[in-house]
Amino acid sequence: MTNSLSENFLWGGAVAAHQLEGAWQADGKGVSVSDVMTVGGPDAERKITQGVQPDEYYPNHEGIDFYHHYKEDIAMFKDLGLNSFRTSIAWTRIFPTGEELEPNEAGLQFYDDLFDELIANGIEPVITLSHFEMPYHLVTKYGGFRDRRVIDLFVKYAEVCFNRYKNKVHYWMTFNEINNQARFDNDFVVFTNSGLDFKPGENREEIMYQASHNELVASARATRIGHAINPDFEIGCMIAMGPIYPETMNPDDVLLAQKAMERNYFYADVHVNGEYPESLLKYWDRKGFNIERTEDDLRDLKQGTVDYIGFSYYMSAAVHKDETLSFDDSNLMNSSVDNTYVPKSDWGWQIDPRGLRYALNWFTDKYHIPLFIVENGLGAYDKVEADGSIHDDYRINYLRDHIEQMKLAVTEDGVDLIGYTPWGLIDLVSAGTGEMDKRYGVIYVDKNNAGEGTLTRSKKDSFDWFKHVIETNGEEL
Ligand code: BGP
Repeated sequence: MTNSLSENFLWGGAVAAHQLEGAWQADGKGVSVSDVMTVGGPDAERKITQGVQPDEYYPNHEGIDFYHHYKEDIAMFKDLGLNSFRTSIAWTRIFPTGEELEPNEAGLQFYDDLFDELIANGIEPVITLSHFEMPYHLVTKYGGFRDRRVIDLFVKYAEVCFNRYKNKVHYWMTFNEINNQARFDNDFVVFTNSGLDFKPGENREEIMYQASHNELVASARATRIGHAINPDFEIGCMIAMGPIYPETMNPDDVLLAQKAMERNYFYADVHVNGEYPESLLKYWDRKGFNIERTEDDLRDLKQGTVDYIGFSYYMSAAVHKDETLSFDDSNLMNSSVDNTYVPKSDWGWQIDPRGLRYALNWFTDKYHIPLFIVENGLGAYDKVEADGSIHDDYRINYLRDHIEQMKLAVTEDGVDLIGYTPWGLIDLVSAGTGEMDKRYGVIYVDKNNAGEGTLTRSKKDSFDWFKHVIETNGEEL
């Protein structure tokens, strides 16, 4: 057992194409689902519009214009000392509608240039193929992943990327937070995850499971093909992890928490073991769900298992069993109660660093494969002082407390951890709200919720702090 992180530990930052690139129509890019989402606000969720409406504000259209600023940004990442950087490829830059016969060369070239710039600066790209987006055309024509024809369209897109970047990218992930859609009551998460736009009266839960299955098959086929293209590729899944605790020691609470974990994390079982857990199949039977699974699908799931689990960790949750909530309740995923032992962020996200150690141990005990923390961070309001400085000690505290727990999981518990890429290291558009003011960055970007600002980048206090953490490979926090 080592007493410190490995020498080649990946210290990075994580972002997603649609939240920072902007340039939504540049060089042949098509409209993606993220391009039709308006800004929300503290009291309102983001709205999904039917196509792009001239009088609406779509924050993703400009993002922080990373498309045109990436060289300057990568220079700051180098100064910070990053040796890795997680971003995604926008599917719509490569296949604008998702159905073209040939990929869009200008889109492919953009990522060639971006990856070259990262590599030239000693930064390894870590790439997600679909981070909360797909061509909007696939939503209007097929209803997103509810239609299995979308499987082949994704696999073709993945294959093009694997071939093109096979000598530049080593770490891949297929779908970002694929399990988020388990909360199918939330229009926004199912739309961003799998392009689902429900019609009144539909059985949302059953459709969500079908879309999830189709996406899992798409992921497995892509993974199998990726390994054939370059056997050195390490291809992972990406799971949104928030451990679900029982509110009390009442066995009913304990069992409810276990059931909620099962229903939220079966996606990892399929990715890692190549098959559905028995408990989920039995749940589908009890509910009378008929989820189409062909022989080929089941074979592909078996053959396309992942090399590591990438996951995001922001918070934990807790559940409480009462007479209104059965173990089979469709709404289990939305039944979280307050955990009074931990504080909350301004957006109500429970801040629980020890939950990260718990999550690392839970994944390790269950799956025994390497892990990669590909998102973690605190969304907060920042105040720019008269001299331009930003004193974000709350962010430093959050990151320090989580890194401490991460280190304990590695050094004391023996977790095999590839790296740590905190979310939104440079401020970007919030996925959940569409706002700029929910900031995660150690790099500040001058832009507000209404889209005003110079887009100038500057360092927050957390920049120098994180730089020192990386320099000492996490020894000095
Ligand atoms: C994860 C997503 C990211 C991201 C982050 C923070 O769920 O993978 O895309 O944005 O959460 O969420 P938010 O932006 O809503 O604060």
